Amino acid sequence: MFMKFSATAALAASISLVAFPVLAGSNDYVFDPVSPEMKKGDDVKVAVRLTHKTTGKPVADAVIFRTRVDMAPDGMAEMESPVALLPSKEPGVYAFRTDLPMAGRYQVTLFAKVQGEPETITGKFIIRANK
Ligand SMILES: [Cu+2]
Repeated sequence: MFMKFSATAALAASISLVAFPVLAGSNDYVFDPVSPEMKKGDDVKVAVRLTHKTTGKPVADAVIFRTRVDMAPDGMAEMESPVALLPSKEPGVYAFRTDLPMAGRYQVTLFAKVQGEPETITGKFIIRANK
């Protein structure tokens, strides 16, 4: 009798774990670079599109509050570039200016707040700078 009870309790516990998708927020959104390749240089403009995966719609009301651009994909994580956000000209497209001083791959990490979404949305993608 006791054994049967504890098995049921364990089952109930595992069901309740599944019922709380803690990381749902970030998984519902995707950041994509508008152009994944560009010419290397200073003051390069990078544009990213934020899409709500479930609806496929652009997310126009996001606030990007933290950014990081570095060369981690090419083993230079310490090579971090400054980032200056630019005004958004198209709904769901966010732009910033940064330096891509050498040819290679750069990782862009973005942290955003989206209206109605309590969790911070994080996105990572890679862009390539060419000579
Ligand atoms: Cu580098």
